[in-house]
Amino acid sequence: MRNALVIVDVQNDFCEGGNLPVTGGLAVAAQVARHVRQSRSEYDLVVATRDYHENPGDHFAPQPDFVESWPRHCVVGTPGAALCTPISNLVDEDLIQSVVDKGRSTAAYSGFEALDPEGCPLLDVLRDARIESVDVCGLATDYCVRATVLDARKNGFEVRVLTDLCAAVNEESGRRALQEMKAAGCQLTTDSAR
Ligand code: VGL
Repeated sequence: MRNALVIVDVQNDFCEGGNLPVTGGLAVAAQVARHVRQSRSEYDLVVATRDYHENPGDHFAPQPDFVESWPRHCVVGTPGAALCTPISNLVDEDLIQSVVDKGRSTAAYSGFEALDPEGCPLLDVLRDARIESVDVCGLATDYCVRATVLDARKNGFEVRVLTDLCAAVNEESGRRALQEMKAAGCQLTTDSAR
């Protein structure tokens, strides 16, 4: 079975020091990069998604509720929108073959809303590579990882969630999201247990 790794939104703004930091984000960036280097022979394709906002309406709010509205983050052209250095190094070394962007003018939690530089949606990128199963990791467990994983299941992919290569905005909603992914037929596993 052809297998892809989808790395969700491992960007500076979602890490410690960024505009919408997720606790453990920097550690996830380093561990995901190590995983890609160690497991490169297992993947036929490695894709990274980016949250990439210009004017996403009420996704940004001056007084965000951190559920449906957020501080400004991942604004196109700012350092916060860039992939974390350990991840951008993988792009430079061609260990990540595709970067897909979402959310220019709307909220977009799922990587399946993202397009590659040629305007090709993630689903087509995966289908063109004849991918049947995906491993998913990144930020944040309870938002963009959750949405990406559930859409991957809806589109018929087998899904493994690498839970130790994810971090949540909120611990409790992170736990709930993992249960939801499991109920949707995903395998929850750790990088070390695979
Ligand atoms: C995300 C909150 C707002 C994410 C994106 O990448 O999980 N979370 N926008």
